[in-house]
Amino acid sequence: MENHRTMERSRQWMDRARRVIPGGVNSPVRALKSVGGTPFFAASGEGAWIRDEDGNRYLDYVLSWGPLILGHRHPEVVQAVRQALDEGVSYGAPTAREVLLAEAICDAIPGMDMVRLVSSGTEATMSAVRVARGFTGRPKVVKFEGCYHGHADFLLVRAGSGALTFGTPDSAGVPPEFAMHTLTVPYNDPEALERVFREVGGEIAAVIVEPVVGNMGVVAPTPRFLEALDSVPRRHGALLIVDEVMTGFRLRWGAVGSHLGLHPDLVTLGKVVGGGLPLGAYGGRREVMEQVSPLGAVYQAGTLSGNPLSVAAGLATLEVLGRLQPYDALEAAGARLEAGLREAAREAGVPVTVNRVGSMFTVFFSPDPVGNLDEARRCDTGRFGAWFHRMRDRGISLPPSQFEAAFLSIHHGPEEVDRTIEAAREAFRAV
Ligand code: KE4
Repeated sequence: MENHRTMERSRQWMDRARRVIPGGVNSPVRALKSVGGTPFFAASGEGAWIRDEDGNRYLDYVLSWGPLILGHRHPEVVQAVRQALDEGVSYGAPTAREVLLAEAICDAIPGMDMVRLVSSGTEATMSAVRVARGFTGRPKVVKFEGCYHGHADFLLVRAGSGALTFGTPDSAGVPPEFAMHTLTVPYNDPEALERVFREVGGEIAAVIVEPVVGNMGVVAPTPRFLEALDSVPRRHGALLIVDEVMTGFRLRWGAVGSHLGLHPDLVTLGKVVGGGLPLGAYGGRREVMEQVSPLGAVYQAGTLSGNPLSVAAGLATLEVLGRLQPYDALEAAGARLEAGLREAAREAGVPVTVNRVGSMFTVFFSPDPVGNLDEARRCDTGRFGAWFHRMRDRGISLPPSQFEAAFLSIHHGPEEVDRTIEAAREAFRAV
């Protein structure tokens, strides 16, 4: 496997970056804090590959944290953005393209009557919760430990001392009062969800959930948890918000929540629907979405919402996905990689659990199953970090944290997967 000549230019860029950007990065996870070392500075991408400022090439399993299901610079996406660019960059007026993307999203997702385009997943989830609070007139929201829904104040909250106590801010700068209406309970724990509704159900506006979690590492929902998600909030007059920012159009065409038997009142989207450009969306039942300004009383706005370049990238991405329907191929590539990684770890005598759903996976450095945040936290994060670097030395770029999802694109075929397994065989032996 190719080891890397140097990371000198990335180190130089990081020294300069640290002087003018907090931590040298524009999103914390990119700084490699949990695995140590220096991040490579990306220079270009092509298909499954990303190249850094020193000319090193890596098979990319970060893929911009999920958006690039079609790989880097898919020609139809590039062409669509170029064409939009030839017409204009931004208007602040409605455009036909936004209607086409809204129609495509509503057609693809059951129960999605109306959708509002925004510029990030955070905006989508923040707005969806506000709409749920406006629609129900209730203050509280329930989220799950290990799920991440962006950085809105009231979503940066971890469980209080007891599940029913007010949430505790998970970030400095969030006043306790901003967290007090957020209740956090364990994922995959139907009884905990039942309990919180038994106690304060009349005050809960919504439950927000990742239908397949990516943000504690990949964790799939249990059938009993899904059944509780679909019944308990509704029984108490609360809405179900399914956060598909990571899973939307990645695990299947449209949303995975409805495929898993959920009937969300609101769905949030991001990442893939923007094709790698800034775009998020939230939508759902007409009765709920009619609360949104200027139609209703729930205010939400955005200078660059529906930006023509982002919308062009999103439209092209959905058009290619709709035509290719690559989900069986992604499942096959994911299964091949999962089997190879398990075998490589077993051969090296390294205890791991590989959680995978479709083209999202995580190698947990734990011998035990991982079905919630407590179990994920038992992982040997130090050994994960060492493995991360051994893999990067061999030209494989993985998410730099044990608690993140890795992604495949349509360009991660048998050759790329086998190359990754070979690198893993060597890397597992070295940690
Ligand atoms: P953004 O605001 O980052 O576009 O989306 C927030 C968000 C909302 N919901 C889910 C399920 C998400 O996964 C995310 C963002 N995911 C992270 C990856 N763990 C983005 C990477 C980063 O923060 O740099």
